[in-house]
Amino acid sequence: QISIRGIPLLENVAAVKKTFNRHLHFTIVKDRNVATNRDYFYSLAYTVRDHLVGRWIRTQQYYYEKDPKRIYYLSMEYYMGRSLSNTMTNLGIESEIDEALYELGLDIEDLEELEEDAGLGNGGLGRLAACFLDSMATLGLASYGYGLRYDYDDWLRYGNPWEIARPEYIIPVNFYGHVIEENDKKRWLDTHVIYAVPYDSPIAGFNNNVVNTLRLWSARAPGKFNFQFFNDGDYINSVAEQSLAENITRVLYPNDNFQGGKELRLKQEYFLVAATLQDIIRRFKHSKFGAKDPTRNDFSSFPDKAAIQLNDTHPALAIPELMRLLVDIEQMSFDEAWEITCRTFAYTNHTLMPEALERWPVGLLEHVLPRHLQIIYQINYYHLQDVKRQFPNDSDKLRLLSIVEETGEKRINMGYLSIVGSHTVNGVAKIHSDLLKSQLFKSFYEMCPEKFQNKTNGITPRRWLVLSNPNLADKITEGFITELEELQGLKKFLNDESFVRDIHRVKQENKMQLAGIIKNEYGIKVNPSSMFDIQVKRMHEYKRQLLNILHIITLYNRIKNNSNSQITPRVVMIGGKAAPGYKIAKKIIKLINNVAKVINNDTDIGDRLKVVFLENYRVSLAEKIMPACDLSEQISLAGMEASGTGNMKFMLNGALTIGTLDGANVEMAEEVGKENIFIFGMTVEEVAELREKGYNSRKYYENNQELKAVIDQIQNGTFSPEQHDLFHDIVSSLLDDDHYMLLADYESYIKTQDAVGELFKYQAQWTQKCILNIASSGKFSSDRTIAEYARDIWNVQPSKEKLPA
Ligand code: DL6
Repeated sequence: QISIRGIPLLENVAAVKKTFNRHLHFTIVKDRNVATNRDYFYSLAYTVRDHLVGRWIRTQQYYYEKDPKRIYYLSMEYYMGRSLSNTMTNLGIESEIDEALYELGLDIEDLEELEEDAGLGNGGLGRLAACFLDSMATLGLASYGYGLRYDYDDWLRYGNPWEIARPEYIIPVNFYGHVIEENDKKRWLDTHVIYAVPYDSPIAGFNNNVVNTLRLWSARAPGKFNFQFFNDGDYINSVAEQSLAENITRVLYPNDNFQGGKELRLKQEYFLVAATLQDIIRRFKHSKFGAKDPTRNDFSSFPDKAAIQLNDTHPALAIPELMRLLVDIEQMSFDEAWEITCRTFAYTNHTLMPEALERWPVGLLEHVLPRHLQIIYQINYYHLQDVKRQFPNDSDKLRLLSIVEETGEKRINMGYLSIVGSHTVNGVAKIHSDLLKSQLFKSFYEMCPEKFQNKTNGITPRRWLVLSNPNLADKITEGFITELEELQGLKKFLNDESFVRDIHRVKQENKMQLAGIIKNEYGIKVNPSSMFDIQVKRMHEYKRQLLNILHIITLYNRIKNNSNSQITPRVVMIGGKAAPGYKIAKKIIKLINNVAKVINNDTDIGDRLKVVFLENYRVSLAEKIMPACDLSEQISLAGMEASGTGNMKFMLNGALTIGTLDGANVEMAEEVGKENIFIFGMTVEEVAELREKGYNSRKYYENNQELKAVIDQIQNGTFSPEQHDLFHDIVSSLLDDDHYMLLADYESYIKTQDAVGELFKYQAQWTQKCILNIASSGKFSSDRTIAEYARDIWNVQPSKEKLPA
């Protein structure tokens, strides 16, 4: 079978070698006697970038000429990972590049490993934004990602070969100050100005020569430094002030599903929004539109030319900011401006977790953004007028629907502001969108049901199959790369023994590769014929990594209690970062490591059970993990995980899933059939019923001997011999305050795990189910998701047209 990469053309190979050597010489300024692998990586990256440049410029010219409706995706996070192999895949040049490097005596995989991940995200929300950029370009949408260029992390240490700084498009952003009224007009005065410098990165579509832009803003202090301080002889202070201003884009807040409420974070959010909207308006005014006037000043067509998607509420200040620009700067009436604003914005909600919902204190907003607070009050005033008209004499409704929360410290509810200022609100999986309507945003749904939609998340098959699992991709026909539903065709081969064997072999090879990484990185030797049972995601109590540990210890005890136990050998891997301030999550990591130490060094256990904590989990590591997994753990308490996207990556790569009826697991079960996925635990309704009844986790502890033994071991220091009380807080979280109901789901989880272990003994049957999962994963392509956003929210048409190369 010919690889989906195709056969390299000799003249192209020669051209690549020439360009590569030219970059080593002229750009890196080295020869092969002194060049390091990192120098080769950069020469290669610049060589690949050369292939992007013409396409990038032509795509932008094309948009300028055609003036299509632009799609703006605003997000505080873009979890991009590496760009080199992704760009080669999407441009279809990997086979030439592979061959050229081979002829130069270099190993492309070694070079790829030198690229730092662009890790400008925490978890699912940021990675979703990255998958969406890929799909928007692949569907030929005139789209732009806007975000912040956080520069604290090491990722920029050796320079970023993909980004282009555009200091000529620098934009001022104002903070603080006060508002005065003059001739009936509001003026925001005496502000602190910080400049936003754009850095552009190319986003290549797959095989269509489209190259879109991700524009990230970096903060620059105005002027070199404060001359007053300088003249006063206080040089240090003048430099310090500059560096403080630039702190705005220093760090990504490391929280997932949690908002800390810090002033710096508020400033970051506004910085993104203010710079982006000025840019969008500049583009709107200057795009070619057939008329003679050099600029377009009539904003009535703005919503037909720009759609702005808010990735959660983090960029929600864009709503009052657009209002400010239209009313204060463009001199429009409030009503006119409001109509344009509501027709422009759409809002995606990504969580129901109360601690993640942004509610900014009014006092803080007044201090940092006084004019915006006024505008928000005004928006709320008109909104509450609508509420009164729709629900006369219902003061409860006024309280429930107010953007301004009056109980306790006065706060602005950013979710409510986003709903009111948008024409569409969507959740990210069916069950989540339903819960938005019945719980979190119930009153808003009753007021304007037509606004609410569902858009089930997806992942890009380019990165998550073609690039990360080339051997599996090679076993499948090519059409799936842009039409993932074509994978359904694999069902025909379910009884084709040689195909089943091939798929099994690919998995085995991928597992061997991961085993090699585990040996190198963690010094743990694992047997690749064991079941690879994997849970990778952010550490969070609701995701229930602790339930996984309870299972691991249960297996351990079973082997210890019966040395002849015919248990299916497993390597259980858990990976994911915890936010630095999230104490209990860090304690859970400690527990995983300690349990691993005990089990991995117990000679009674041998290869029957190994436990590995995967450190520094990130996009580039995920690319190696997904293809090598047998069992994917998606075990959040029902109703807590909005969608999940790791679940989809595992499914596409031929893992079976053990999971609850939560997030997109529900739709995965629908697609593949209940008999081909291991569903366990309570449903959302059962969770609510149990809570209503009064949940007492101790009852489960008392009534289940295996569970009791496990918890007692954690309590008595079996896994912390040097400090017996180390895990008492974890035990207490289970017995005294089991908010995520681990103990209620334990028994069902263990029984289902037993069934998983049993099936794994029959490799052919197991692999058939894997094939059914791959074949049924087509729905979870982000191309499908984006096509739905385009049709139902943005009102634009995807295009299959190929631009000239
Ligand atoms: O929609 C992307 C992703 C979902 O797949 C996860 O289920 C969900 O937890 C995550 N949500 C957040 C919310 N953060 N805030 N705010 O990260 O979104």
